[in-house]
Amino acid sequence: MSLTLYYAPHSSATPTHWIIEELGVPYEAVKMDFASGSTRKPEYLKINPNGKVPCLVHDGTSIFESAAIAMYLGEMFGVEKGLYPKAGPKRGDAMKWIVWCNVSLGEAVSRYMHATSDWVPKEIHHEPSAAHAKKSILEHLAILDAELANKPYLLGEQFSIVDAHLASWFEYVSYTKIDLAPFKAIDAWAARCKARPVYAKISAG
Ligand SMILES: N[C@@H](CCC(=O)N[C@@H](CS)C(=O)NCC(=O)O)C(=O)O
Repeated sequence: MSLTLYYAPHSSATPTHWIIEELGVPYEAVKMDFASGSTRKPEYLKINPNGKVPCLVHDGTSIFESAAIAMYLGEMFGVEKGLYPKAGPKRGDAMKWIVWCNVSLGEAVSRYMHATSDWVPKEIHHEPSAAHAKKSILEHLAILDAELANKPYLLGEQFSIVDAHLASWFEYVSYTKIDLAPFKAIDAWAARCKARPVYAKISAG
């Protein structure tokens, strides 16, 4: 079997990096460097035409989008390790949170960052859009906080790769500098997830 992960530290590839390390499957890690344009080189665009990370290549098939990769890795390797539910309703529960994270919470965070961040040219910044996005972020965080209020992990008593995916994304939410103090259940859950040895390993890059 050949499994290759194209990643960059502290990027959208971090959830994937966290998940693949939790799974403990042998893989090759290829570190990409945005500054040198390595994601835009023709040889990489053949693997991922989006020119972004993460990208996973499994036995010659390339898979992009972190949510798709999380579900794929879970299905392929996570069930036997007790880190992803087998096919059935609990699997649906897992998929719902992974997709929600990217397309609902993540969409609001991206909108907010585009309207405010130093990474984005100032002429694109837009205060009303930022306020609108912030409201949406807070609404989504309230949903996640309520979900985590009475259980240690998203799927129940056990840590799963769903937690790795969302806890990693939650770091991105913290870049907004929005006050996250009201979300006590999220805070306690994120601390539990980040106490895992894999988190320290991937944070080192
Ligand atoms: N929706 C994609 C987002 C991927 C993405 O935007 N990756 C960024 C890093 S956070 C990237 O590779 N940027 C490099 C570039 O645009 O050159 C996912 O979740 O995988």
